[in-house]
Amino acid sequence: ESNIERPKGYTVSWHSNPEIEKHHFGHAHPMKPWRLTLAKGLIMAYGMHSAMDTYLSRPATKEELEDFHSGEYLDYLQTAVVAAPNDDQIQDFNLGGTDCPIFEGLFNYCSMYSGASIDAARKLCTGESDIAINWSGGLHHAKKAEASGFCYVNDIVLAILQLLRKNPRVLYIDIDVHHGDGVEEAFWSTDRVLTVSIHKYDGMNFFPGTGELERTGPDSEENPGAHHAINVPLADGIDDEQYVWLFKKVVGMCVDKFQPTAIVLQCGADSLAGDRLGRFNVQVQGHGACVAYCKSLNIPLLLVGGGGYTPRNVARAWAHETSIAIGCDATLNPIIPMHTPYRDHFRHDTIFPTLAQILGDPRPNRNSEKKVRDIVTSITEQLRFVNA
Ligand code: V1S
Ligand code: CA
Ligand code: ZN
Repeated sequence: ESNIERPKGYTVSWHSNPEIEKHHFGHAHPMKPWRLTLAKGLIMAYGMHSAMDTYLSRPATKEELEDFHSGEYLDYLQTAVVAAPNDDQIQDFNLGGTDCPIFEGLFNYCSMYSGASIDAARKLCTGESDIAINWSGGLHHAKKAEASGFCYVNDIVLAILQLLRKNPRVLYIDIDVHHGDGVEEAFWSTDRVLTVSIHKYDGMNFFPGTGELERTGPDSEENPGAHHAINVPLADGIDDEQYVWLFKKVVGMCVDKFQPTAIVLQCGADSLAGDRLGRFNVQVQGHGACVAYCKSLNIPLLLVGGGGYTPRNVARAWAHETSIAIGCDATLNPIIPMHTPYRDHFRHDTIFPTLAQILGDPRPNRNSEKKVRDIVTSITEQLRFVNA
């Protein structure tokens, strides 16, 4: 109903384009760009848009995409058609399979979500924004010349490259349930980006199969990237208490040692309880507490989306996290406003659907207190080699 006031003393920008939401990966595919429509509906029903600078994002240019990706790969992405022949390139680039299908408007989709992340990063560089948000981005698996895990273009890498133009050190944090392998690999050999991913790890039994605690960077001490990759591998069912404790502990130590001048937080919502692909038991409150902690550091912050396969839970989390960014705190009406478009999607077992109550049966927590403490000990040791 009522619009929310702009935060005092800082600026939040929201970068989006409804064109992105209209793309379809295919009926059986878990990635639904339409979840962004649901999130936007919630954000606007709460009146949060009036508290932010809102930008209609534009497609990234081929030149901008070439900052990370190879020209041959981008050419192929651009010309790939739905009924592509079984040529060699489609194999090389990992396109056209079940995970990364070729669908109508694929290149437009990729350039649009990337344009939004690049614009958001530039607003942080100029100081026009203190927190910049692109919920359509966060596609952390894409490689220089290879699609992977529903990701074709790595908008996060492109955004960090923009930030590195003005920032000596960027901290990347990834709370998606999957390992942020594409971002880690892109900055493997530099000490200007510290990457931190928290994820489920079970060897090859969970995608993408990497992200063990011992994976800390290049083996050679001569390589500046040594020790600059941090991995937090977890088992099924971690709850808010453990997750938030671990997040604050690890991120707090990273900020102390590395002194980042910008932070990118990938807010993949598949770490929430009840996710179709995820395995954790994190609630909207716990997921949001990670965003609140990053905000409290008062360092320019880029928030991007990522995974998230139970659409109404994704919408809840990202609407809640938008409210944290603009500082309209918990007084935000917990009952989803009557006039929310698609409000019926949020109606399950209550007559008053709320923002925080997500769907999904609790999963038993397979993470012992000792395991979590041992992870912190190991990362404390690793960070002795990291400095500003
Ligand atoms: N887990 C999982 C999963 N499910 C699917 C899938 C299911 C149905 C479809 F119609 C299409 C795909 N693929 C996977 C994973 C990829 C997960 C990607 C997560 C992305 C992110 O959230 O981190 C960021 C946006 N793929 C695999 O496990 C690979 C396979 C090994 C098994 C599944 N088949 C379909 C492909 C090969
Ligand atoms: Ca992760
Ligand atoms: Zn994921």
